[in-house]
Amino acid sequence: MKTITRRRLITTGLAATAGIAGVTEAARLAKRYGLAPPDCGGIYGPGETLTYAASRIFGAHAMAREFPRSMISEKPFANETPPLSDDFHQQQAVGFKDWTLTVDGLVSHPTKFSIADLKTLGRSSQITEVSCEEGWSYVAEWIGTPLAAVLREVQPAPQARFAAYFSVQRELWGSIDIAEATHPQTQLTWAMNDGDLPVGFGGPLRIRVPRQLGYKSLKYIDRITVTDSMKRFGKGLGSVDPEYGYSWYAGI
Ligand SMILES: Nc1nc2c(c(=O)[nH]1)N[C@H]1C(S)=C(S)[C@@H](COP(=O)(O)O)O[C@H]1N2
Ligand SMILES: [Mo]
Repeated sequence: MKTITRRRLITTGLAATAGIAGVTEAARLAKRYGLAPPDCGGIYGPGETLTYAASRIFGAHAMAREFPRSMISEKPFANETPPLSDDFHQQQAVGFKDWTLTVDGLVSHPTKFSIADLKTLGRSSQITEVSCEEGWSYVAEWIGTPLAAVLREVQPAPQARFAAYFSVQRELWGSIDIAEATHPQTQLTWAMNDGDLPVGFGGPLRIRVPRQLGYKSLKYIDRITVTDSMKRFGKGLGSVDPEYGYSWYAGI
């Protein structure tokens, strides 16, 4: 009952304030309820805050669209990625058997997982679409371990708000809030369609965040850090994307 009351208070408050005093005041109210995205300080800040706050209030449990097997794209398009390092290619040569995912930060049990470890924690599969902000998209079956299952292992602290994730392409990193991180469709993906995840599509390990645009689905993941604030990461905007004019929250 309590949450319904609070939710009603926030939503009616947001709607009323947006009408009367404009988006800025509504964004201020959203912030007070802890519903401000990390990039809320920029020029699009108030708009970003409202979009994100509304998604969290109305759509926290919404599911990304899943497709029938017949809709899997015959020629999925792998985005061009910056070149991978010699170290990466050495790991590739031995079938990525030494690849590790470190999960640390505000957790009771920081852990380094091999891909074999992840496979023992759980398996989910989804036929969902990757939608690039540039306008192309494709549908594939993604198979992996739900991020929620990994978080259950490491036990985030109660004050955890974000899961930050890092690619071996060090200039690329991002984050999602804990609601997204524990959403059943958010996945650490190690297989695609009929086989292992190809390197072009992020193998050996990528994150799939199917409720958001493709740029949130980072490839070549080797670290996840649970945190209460994104201020200490990079320029403090939650990911690299806002530095290039793309919003941190990229809900579809
Ligand atoms: N490490 C890494 N991850 C990345 C990218 C990248 O260049 N490097 N591109 C992103 C973008 S913009 C999109 S649209 C998707 C595309 O996924 P795909 O290459 O599997 O089609 O990956 C995202 N993840
Ligand atoms: Mo993209």
